[in-house]
Amino acid sequence: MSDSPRGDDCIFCRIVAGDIPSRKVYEDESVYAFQDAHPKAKVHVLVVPRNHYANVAELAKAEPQTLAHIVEVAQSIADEEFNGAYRLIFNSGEDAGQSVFHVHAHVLTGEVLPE
Ligand code: IU
Repeated sequence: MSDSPRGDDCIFCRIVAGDIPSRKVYEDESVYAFQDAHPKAKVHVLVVPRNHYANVAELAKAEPQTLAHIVEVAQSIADEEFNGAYRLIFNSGEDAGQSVFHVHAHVLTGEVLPE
């Protein structure tokens, strides 16, 4: 795991722990998925690993199976909410737009997305 703030200092650790309310979409032993508070598409879900890693590269190194599982969960959400099409985004680094340093996949679906 990384040196980025975790536990009580990480908002997504607190959401995963249930200390901060969220609109849960799905959970299992390795991931937690919830509706983004500021949706950028008709369906905008964040899928996060339960364990804390700062970014997708750290997750890929430590838990490649969880990264693969996040893709499966994204597909399931898109199958359920739309026609199976979705956009999967990991912002990595502040200059790429990452604002929460607990890795999260943005799953955008539910409608035809602009290019
Ligand atoms: P980013 O890739 O780190 O910029 O994405 C952070 C996302 O987390 C962003 O879309 C926020 O709307 C979202 N979010 C949230 O859903 N709930 C929160 O309490 C916080 C951020 I802080």
